[in-house]
Amino acid sequence: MNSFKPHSSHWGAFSGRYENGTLEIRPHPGDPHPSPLLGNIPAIADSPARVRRPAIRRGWLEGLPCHANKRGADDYVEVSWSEALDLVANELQRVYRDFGPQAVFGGSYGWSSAGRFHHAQSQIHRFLNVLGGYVRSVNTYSSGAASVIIPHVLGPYDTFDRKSVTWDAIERSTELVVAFGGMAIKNADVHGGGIGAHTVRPKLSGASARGARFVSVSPLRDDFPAEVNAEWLPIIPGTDVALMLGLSHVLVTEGLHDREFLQRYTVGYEHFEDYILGRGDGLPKTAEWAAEICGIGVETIKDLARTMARSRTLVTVSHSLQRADYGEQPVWMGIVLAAMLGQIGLDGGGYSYSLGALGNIGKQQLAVPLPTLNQFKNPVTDYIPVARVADMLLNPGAGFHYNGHALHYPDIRLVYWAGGNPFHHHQDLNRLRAAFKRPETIIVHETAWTSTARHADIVLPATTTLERDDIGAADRDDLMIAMKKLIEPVGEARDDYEIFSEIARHLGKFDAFTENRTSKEWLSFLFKTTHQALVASGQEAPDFETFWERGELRLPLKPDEGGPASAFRDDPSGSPLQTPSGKIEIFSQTIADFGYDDCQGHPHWYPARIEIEADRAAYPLHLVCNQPHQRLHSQLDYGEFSRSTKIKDREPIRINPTDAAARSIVDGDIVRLFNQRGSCLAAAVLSEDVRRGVMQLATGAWFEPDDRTSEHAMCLHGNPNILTRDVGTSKLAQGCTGQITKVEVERFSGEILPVRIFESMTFLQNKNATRA
Ligand SMILES: Nc1nc2c(c(=O)[nH]1)N[C@H]1C(S)=C(S)[C@@H](COP(=O)(O)OP(=O)(O)OC[C@H]3O[C@@H](n4cnc5c(=O)[nH]c(N)nc54)[C@H](O)[C@@H]3O)O[C@H]1N2
Ligand SMILES: Nc1nc2c(c(=O)[nH]1)N[C@H]1C(S)=C(S)[C@@H](COP(=O)(O)OP(=O)(O)OC[C@H]3O[C@@H](n4cnc5c(=O)[nH]c(N)nc54)[C@H](O)[C@@H]3O)O[C@H]1N2
Ligand SMILES: [Mo]
Repeated sequence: MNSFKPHSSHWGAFSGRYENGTLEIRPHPGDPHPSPLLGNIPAIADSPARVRRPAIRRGWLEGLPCHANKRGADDYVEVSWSEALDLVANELQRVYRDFGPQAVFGGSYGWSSAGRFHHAQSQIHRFLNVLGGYVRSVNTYSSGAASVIIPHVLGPYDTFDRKSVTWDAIERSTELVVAFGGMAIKNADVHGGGIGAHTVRPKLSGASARGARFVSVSPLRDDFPAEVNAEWLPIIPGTDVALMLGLSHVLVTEGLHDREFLQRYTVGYEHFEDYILGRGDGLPKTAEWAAEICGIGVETIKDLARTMARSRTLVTVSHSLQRADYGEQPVWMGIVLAAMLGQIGLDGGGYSYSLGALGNIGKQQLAVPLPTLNQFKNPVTDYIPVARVADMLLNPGAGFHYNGHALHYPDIRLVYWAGGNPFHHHQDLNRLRAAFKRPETIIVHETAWTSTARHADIVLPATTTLERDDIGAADRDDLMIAMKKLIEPVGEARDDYEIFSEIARHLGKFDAFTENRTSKEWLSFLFKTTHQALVASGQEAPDFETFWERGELRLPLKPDEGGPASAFRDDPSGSPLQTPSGKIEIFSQTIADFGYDDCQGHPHWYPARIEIEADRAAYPLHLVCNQPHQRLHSQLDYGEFSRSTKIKDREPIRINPTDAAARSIVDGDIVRLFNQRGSCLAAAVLSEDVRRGVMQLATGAWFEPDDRTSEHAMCLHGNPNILTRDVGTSKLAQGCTGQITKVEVERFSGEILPVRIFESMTFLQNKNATRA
């Protein structure tokens, strides 16, 4: 009998055993709240959705002039590995020779899988750097706006902000948490690289049991776990800045703001106060003004401001708020609001960005470094903000603004993706389909026939973590896991490392890419980083073989010293912030000098662009496109748990009963959502947990067009990105704005075509695998 072997995933450590064709999964015994997402894993072993052999798109093989037009609607031919590797190597050679590395887009955004060595992003970037470099992308879909604004006004994104308030401090000291965007417990199920123990829930309960109050500002009632009895302020999506301004107006006019704090620790408050009081624009940002915009009552706003001023208050702002038009503003305004309360740097008070969005945020930091694969240096200077990918492919040479720079889009000939799913993550998928027709060649490594794989020219079957050994470890997680191979590779799948090694061999770069190490040798080599740090700090330091045999290792954590916020509070000149002024920038001269109209010198209220479009009446409902509770993004949408939540094979959409009644929609109906960009089907779930005028459709249902040749295809499955707008947050950050859009919904009366995207692909037979 096989024994259970340790393994790990972005949603938690577990052990697994494969026997008689079945994969059995057990959560790690040390995890108090294992994630239900573990239920998606067993399907990996035998799903028909897996890519089993290398496959080439017919039109690309035939090499006709307009071959790319059929991308997304073409047939595929399966080929042998040696044929596929030849084709890839020759094509890379051609493009690098004729156009140089600045014609290769290797941004390849995506979460890939847990595992420090086989991490697909690290592998592809290292590989492309060995070949001479590539056009990269900067920032993330997660925090595109926040990661640019925070460094201007508070200090480096990762060093100051997320590390300043811990769950321990909240449990100990916080009296009131005002959470803009809530803290949906489902989100804390995951963390990039893994989670040894899911602790957010007990921490929230602990704080609540001590008497902490939670206010959830969100269009959805369930953006907090029920047990903490959060007070729900059902805000109109996209209007948090107005609410925050209303709160600050109450603070100023009632003298509740902390003048001493503002004086000592911030710059530019006076400009902002002028704006609040309407001295320049004649428009005071009163509670009444705010209430009108955000849909929260005047008295509620006034009471909340007063309670915030007299309590130990923590202001949190979720990622979701900044994944929207002018997404920089709520992040910045949240900081300003917290500064006005004067509690930044106090235990359990102040400001925290994105607390609760990932399982390890708010935990203590590790005291030792983690194994990391060297990606080498990229000599190419061209880059794009990550969510501008369709703009780049559609408009080579066009200019754009980003964070004070005037840049131009490169002319991309070849796109190489491994470990991400742009047909999941990008906005306006019909536009992305058009963009994906532009390059000469698209190469994708995938574990499954996702919609991205179905838009590629060359699809190479990649293993999942289950099919290989790796080291599992993550930021702020004290459990390092010996991730042991649980099953043999499915079909002819190969590890990304092996695929890149073989292509490198064809191109004479094998030694440079592999440094002549096997995968197993890499694991023990990479482990040394952590091992040496353990030795140096006098901790127990098993060698790699001992770690591998034991299956896991507990890593030491740093003590909770209050973080940089409290150091700054204690000594603002000795521990200044890394901003131009060394203080919190309520007014940023740097940003003001950029001269942008959509992100100015201090936080502003700008009505969202989706609201002032001409079609407001035609598309009256807000659609919240948030993270799914039943999977990580699009990963393992074919898994049992994710599929158990579908209704008639469609993604569920939550609709307020009043909005549903007005449209004669009842529970379980298949509905069609539409706007000027596209449409999709979904299954109606009537729920009082969504605010009136708002619907909620999670991301991640694999995009399946009803007509692969149409430019206006409808998604049969329920992918909201067919509806979202592909526009940057502002000239400052150019972040993704996929979280909210405007739509109309109706009962679908047409023929309901089946969802077939998880079924086996069929391939053309007897096609010659040499390129014409
Ligand atoms: N409308 C809207 N859109 C959004 C969001 C939103 O809120 N609203 N959220 C955005 C956010 S925050 C994010 S982070 C993105 C997420 O977008 P992605 O990170 O692109 O989504 P994933 O589904 O995690 O894609 C990972 C892909 O990698 C593949 N993969 C996994 N392991 C391996 C491996 O070892 N090798 C290879 N070659 N492939 C592997 C998986 O099969 C999967 O297809 O989506 C964004 N999109
Ligand atoms: N289970 C699971 N967990 C995940 C992920 C996943 O795919 N699955 N993805 C992970 C990733 S990559 C990231 S970046 C984080 C994302 O973390 P977030 O972006 O914070 O997560 P979301 O679930 O997209 O959004 C949280 C909530 O914000 C609320 N919201 C939306 N718009 C508004 C608004 O305008 N105002 C207010 N006040 N509230 C609004 C919605 O009700 C939504 O449920 O989640 C991570 N956690
Ligand atoms: Mo994300």
